[in-house]
Amino acid sequence: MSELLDLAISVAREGAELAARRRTEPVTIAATKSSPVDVVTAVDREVEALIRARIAEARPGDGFLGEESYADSGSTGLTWVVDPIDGTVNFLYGLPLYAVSVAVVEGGTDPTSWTALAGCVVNAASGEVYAAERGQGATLDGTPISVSDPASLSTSLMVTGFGYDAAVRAEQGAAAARLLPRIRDLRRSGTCAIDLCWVAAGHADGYWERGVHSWDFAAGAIIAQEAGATVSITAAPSGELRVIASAPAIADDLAAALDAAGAWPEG
Ligand code: LIP
Repeated sequence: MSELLDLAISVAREGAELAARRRTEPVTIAATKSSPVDVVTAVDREVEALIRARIAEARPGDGFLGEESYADSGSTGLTWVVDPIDGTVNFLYGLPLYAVSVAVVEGGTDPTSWTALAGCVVNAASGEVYAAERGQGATLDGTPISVSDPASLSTSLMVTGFGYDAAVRAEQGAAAARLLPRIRDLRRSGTCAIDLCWVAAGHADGYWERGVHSWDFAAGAIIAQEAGATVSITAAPSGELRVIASAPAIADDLAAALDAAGAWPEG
């Protein structure tokens, strides 16, 4: 295991242990962001501060891009992309699906052009550790994982997510409704990082979402890719990020079905 993957796993696990410990205490909303339902808790901030400090201590020249603190470009060409709690609303409500997501990338912080080198997603509620390193495959708790091989899109289980803006959610819901008759079924976990890991482990056949942030998917995307998924990360003319990850067997049909369902209003 490389130093980068080892550090990603170590800090993600420590952050997840802190989040799980704090979940046994009262959790309060520290602030709202893009809308009244886009919340951040004091624990989000505490976990990110811990991870940021550990990475700075181990690799002082690397850059940092986190959901809850300032961006730092660093001097080494490597950037750590961190979501301290992905699935914050689940964490707030005590639903056991919230993850610490830690990735390290090179080549800047544009997810449509960076190269992900390593990533780790820890489901803080269950302790499951998903990890991957570029070219080395993906694992769940140290055991290799790989994507599913569904017979068709119509027998595929899909996962997706919805944004914090009501108008965008209306569009997303309408697109999901149009896709629903064309797939086996749909799940919505509330965390992009775990959605992508579920695709990597074959627990879902595909995932799509628009409007996610790079820290939501940075680690999950390399884990899915190293597990054999076809992964697409694109940006709309507005800059809105779109992510699709699926078993290769359905990738083309899924892309066409998403287009037909109006999943990407800006085209
Ligand atoms: C979440 C994403 C999820 C999306 C949620 C939310 P957060 O990130 O991981 O895919 O559907 O609306 O954006 O806000 O919990 O870090």
